[in-house]
Order: sequence, then structure tokens, then C-alpha cells
Amino acid sequence: MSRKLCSWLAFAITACAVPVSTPARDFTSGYLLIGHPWSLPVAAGIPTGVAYLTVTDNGPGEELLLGARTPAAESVHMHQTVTSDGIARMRPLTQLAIPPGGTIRIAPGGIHFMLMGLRKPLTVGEDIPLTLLFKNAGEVQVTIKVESRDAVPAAEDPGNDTTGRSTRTRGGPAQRKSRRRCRR
Ligand SMILES: [Cu+2]
Repeated sequence: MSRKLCSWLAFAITACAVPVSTPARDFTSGYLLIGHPWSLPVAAGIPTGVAYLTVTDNGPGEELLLGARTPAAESVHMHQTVTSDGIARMRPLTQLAIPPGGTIRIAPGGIHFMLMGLRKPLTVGEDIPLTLLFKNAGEVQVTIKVESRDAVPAAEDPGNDTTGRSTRTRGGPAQRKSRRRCRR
């Protein structure tokens, strides 16, 4: 076989081995199911982004999510948006408990990952590696897909999020502004 054909074949095999991305991907690691990790696009010059996903614990005991990291940002913080006195604020979380058989939803308007110190803009369609750190399971690697705001399912639209319902129904302009800042 010629060297040229060999290299072409190697390329073709490599190209075929690349998984075809789908709109929503789930990742399984042992008893943990990480559902649909996704993010929103961030323009150049904006230092923070967000990431959302769900974690299901199919194991026999409680699991604790301790944090995350990504090469796309200097650090990843867990935040919870809480509304008090009509103003939505972000509260840092050091850990998140997932009960056995339960699912936690890290979603717009509620708990979210903030990507602090983004190293570059995030563009629609882009895949970003994310490492989740669990107390018992250790590190779990997933991939975040940057989705357009239009592609966000109705259930995950910040305006429809159940955890943000009180903000949605009672919120004035100040709240909405605060939430918007939180998401970016
Ligand atoms: Cu935040």
C-alpha cells in the first residue's frame, strides 16, 4: 500500500471515529448520569459564561458535587440564584447533594456553573470539556455544547424555569437585569 493511500486511510478512519454530535448528550460514569451539559454563547471581551446540566445519582447513597473545572476558564464556581426582597442575587455554593435515586437540575434561574475568567469567546456549536468533581465518584469528564439561545428547549428557557418562577412572575426590571447579569 502506498504511503499516500495509507495516510488517506488513516485520515478517513480518524474522521469516521469522531462522534457525531447531537443536540443533547448524556454522559454516564458508574452510577452517575450527567444529562445534557450545555452553555450559551459569549462574545469577545465578556469574562464570564455559564454551564448547565443535570446530575442523576443511580447509586445506593447520597453523592456530593464539589465543583468543576474547564480549560476554557480560569475557574468554575457553583452559584444559586436566590430572590429576597424582590432582588435576585447569586449565592456561592460549596457543594451540592444528590440523593440516591434523585436528580439535581443545574439550570437557568436556579443553580448554575459560572465560568470565571473565560479564556476566549464561546461560539454556538462549540464543545467545551468540563471536569466535574464528586466526593465519592471522583472526577467525571463531560463535554458542554454551546447552544444558541433559540435552541434552548422551552423547559430550559430562563423565562420558563421553575426555579425562577417567582422571579418571573413577581420580578420587576431590576430583578430581570440581575438575572441577566448572573447568566452572563
Ligand atoms: Cu452566577
